[in-house]
Amino acid sequence: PRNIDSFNYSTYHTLSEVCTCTLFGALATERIQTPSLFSVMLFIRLFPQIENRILEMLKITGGTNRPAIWIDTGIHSREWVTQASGTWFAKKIVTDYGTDPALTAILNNMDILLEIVTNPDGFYYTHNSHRMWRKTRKPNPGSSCVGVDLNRNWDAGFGGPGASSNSCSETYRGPSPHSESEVKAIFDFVKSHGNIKAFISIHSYSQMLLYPYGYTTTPVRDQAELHSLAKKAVEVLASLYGTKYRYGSTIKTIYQVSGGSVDWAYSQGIKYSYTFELRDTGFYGFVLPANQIIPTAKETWLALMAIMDHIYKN
Ligand code: ING
Ligand code: ZN
Repeated sequence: PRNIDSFNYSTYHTLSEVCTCTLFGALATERIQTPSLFSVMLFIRLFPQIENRILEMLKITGGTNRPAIWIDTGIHSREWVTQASGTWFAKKIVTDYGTDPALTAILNNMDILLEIVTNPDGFYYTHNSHRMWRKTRKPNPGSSCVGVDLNRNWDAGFGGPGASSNSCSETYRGPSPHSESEVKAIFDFVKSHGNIKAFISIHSYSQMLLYPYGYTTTPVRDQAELHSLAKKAVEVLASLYGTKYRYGSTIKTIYQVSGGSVDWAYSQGIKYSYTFELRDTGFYGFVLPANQIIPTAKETWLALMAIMDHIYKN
């Protein structure tokens, strides 16, 4: 199995290389054998995909029955800096626990759940056929067009403006809410977990930090708190390299989106529901040069830490 220290975080990797089973497998075994160390990594195999690729979630836990922070990357397969950053976050968490007091305090109170390759079939396709593929790869019955936009398939304004009913569209919402196995797996997991405090979905590109709603201009009940926490998070993000983020509700800051995951998460009572749009603002777009992976991951981590720190103290 690959070692997390020898893994090259400053280049883009294929699905089998990112696979947390190979990347963190040895570490998981090690940790389980020495339970005095904090972390047990579990690979929850959700259920098989159409092309039989599994969904994996990395659970970083300091105990049982903890509240948890959900982080997903790569729900849109072409947004490669997100999966790459997710891998870097996992390594950062493992190396900083016990040395960084802020992260140690967070993990002593909460678990971190990380789904790095949230759209594995799409990710495989971006490496092997079509770099700019966004959706899943499941054939749509009665159509020659393939795939569903996994960030339009959630039960939050589903069917309204901000998504498409056309299976050939890049923002095709699918036949019904949670119709896609990648979405249903997260839906079931979040529902059964019952104690998720934050739901953070990471995309690229645009340099934005967004909170609900995407499907309506009606402000969320927690708008003031979500807004001021977003401000704090983008300030700390900018402190590293000066990267400027805009922030606000999805519909007012980027565009109208129906069926988005964070709107659904918020409707489930998960107050701290945020979407990140990582670098850049369009010069390279989805094809961000690999030498920006680590800087992007590092600055984003500061923002994530600010959010997690706020949550465990509130
Ligand atoms: N952007 C998101 C998209 O799904 C978004 C924008 C933000 C959607 C917040 C929902 C909630 O279109 C990208 N780059 O995919
Ligand atoms: Zn996206």
